Amino acid sequence: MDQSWWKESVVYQIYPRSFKDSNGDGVGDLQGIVEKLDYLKELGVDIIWLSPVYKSPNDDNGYDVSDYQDIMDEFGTMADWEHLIQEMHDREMKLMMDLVVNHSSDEHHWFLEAKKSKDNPYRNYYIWRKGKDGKEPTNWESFFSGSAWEYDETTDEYFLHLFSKKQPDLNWENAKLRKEVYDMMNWWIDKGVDGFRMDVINLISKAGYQDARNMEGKKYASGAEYFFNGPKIHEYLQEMNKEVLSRGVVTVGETPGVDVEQAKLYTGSDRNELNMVFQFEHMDLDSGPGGKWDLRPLKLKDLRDNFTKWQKGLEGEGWNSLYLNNHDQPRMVSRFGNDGKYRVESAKMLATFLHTLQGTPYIYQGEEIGMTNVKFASIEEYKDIETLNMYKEKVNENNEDEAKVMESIYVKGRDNARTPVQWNASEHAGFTTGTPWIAVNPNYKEVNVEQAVADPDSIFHYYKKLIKLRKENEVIVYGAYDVLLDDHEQIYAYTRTLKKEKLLVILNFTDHRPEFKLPEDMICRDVEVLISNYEQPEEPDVTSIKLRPYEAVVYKYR
Ligand code: TEU
Ligand code: CA
Repeated sequence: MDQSWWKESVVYQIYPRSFKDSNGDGVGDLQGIVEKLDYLKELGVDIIWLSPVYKSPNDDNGYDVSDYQDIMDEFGTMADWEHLIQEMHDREMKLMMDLVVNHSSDEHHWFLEAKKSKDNPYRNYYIWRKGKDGKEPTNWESFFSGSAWEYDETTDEYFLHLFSKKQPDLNWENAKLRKEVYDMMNWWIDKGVDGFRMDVINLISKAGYQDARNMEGKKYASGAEYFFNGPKIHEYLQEMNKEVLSRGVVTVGETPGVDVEQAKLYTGSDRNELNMVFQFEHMDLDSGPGGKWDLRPLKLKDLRDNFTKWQKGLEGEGWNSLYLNNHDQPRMVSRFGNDGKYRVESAKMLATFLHTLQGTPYIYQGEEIGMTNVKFASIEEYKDIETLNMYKEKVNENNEDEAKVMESIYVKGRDNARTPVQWNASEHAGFTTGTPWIAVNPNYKEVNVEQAVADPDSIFHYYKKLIKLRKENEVIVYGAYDVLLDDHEQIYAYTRTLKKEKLLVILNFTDHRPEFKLPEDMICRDVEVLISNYEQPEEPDVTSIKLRPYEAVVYKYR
């Protein structure tokens, strides 16, 4: 297994809009991040993934870029950004920027030019097609509801937007566009950037523009078969690697719809493409056939089978990213743990899970203090375009039951992850002295950084210990994973092995008290507890353990 610094790193994701506001306008900003770098240094993280900070009209909170080489007004200036990266580097932290190049904003000057006329030099930076029988060119549905095509009167053609209509897809068939992207990436690396998280990077190669199969007979259907992992995706990424990435930056591709075999093609060390990818299979285990808003209870067996598939699948060729939440997903303690009576125990159990698997762990802002989902009283308090478009389509247009739709927003809405980070128990949780752009979670008086840093038994200090253990035990980074009890409905257990170093990880994913029984053929000598979310006996007996609610324990043994 080739050793690499990014395999031994822990990444912390900042969604700047909700992280820390320094000037009282209610929106997080770059100076606010500078104020909190010592906090992140104490946590022990190595790389900071910064969600987009480029100029943007914020139709999709920065994932709609109108100038790739300038800073969003609300977040500050380029001088603020240069100050931020300097402060990060002074603390030996690396900066991973969010690269959003499947699409731009419709306010980018490329698009403002392109839509002027069919023969404009920038026309083919985007994807234009004539309508068909007075309708959109294909029946594809946008990820944000409705058609993936928007009609442009001036030139009597439609342009493609897989996301919002203010996020026109870029045309990667166009070598000039690709060169503009590579030049921009090199410009950021020249300014000191250490890596890129690549937004929906496996959508950039489209396989054609025909109608998608429409099983449910809805007005629009998913065109994924035409744009997930398209025919030229590896050609483009190998070109990007040659032109830019080979300079030695760390990369993670966001690749919805990728499976293990495809992930090997993106991350194999001999592929000269990316270091790792975010796969989404475990993010759909609690979705029904109708997609993310179609709620389905999660089964531990499905979670274990999926993680085992990915741990074994990428062993020796490729590398896993390890996450259970981010700015697009609900809070992990609410989704996979227990955000009520056992919030602290279950948050620590889930952290133990993510930080003892093989791969690079990603911590999403607020996860390290066990921030939870939120339930706003009315749809008016929600801000996310994905949620608002879905509500409009389901409730306003299709008269679906509002209470059912709100329930799906409470469970799966992206705003769950976007309420301001809770710094202390003062007004607006110390996030802003103004009015926050989105309401703070009402539980901020109990759940906040100040309380967590002061409490040695907090989730924060537990994360600190886990990150430190990863630095001290190569087996955590490079050890082989082997699952145990692979049909238990409450306990998830596995071992990690690297030469003589062995770990036994036991996780109770429930508030029940199941008994862990060591497999008959397993002998564990010189057992010592590495970390746990409960007090453990001096002389642990791992042959049979009555577990406590959400108990997590990691043993070192020979
Ligand atoms: O997300 C792409 C993506 O897959 C998400 O739309 C995800 O499937 C969905 O949000 C789950 O509910 C990336 C960014 O992370 C997201 O914030 C952007 O909205 C999107 O691309 C468009 O840039
Ligand atoms: Ca601000």
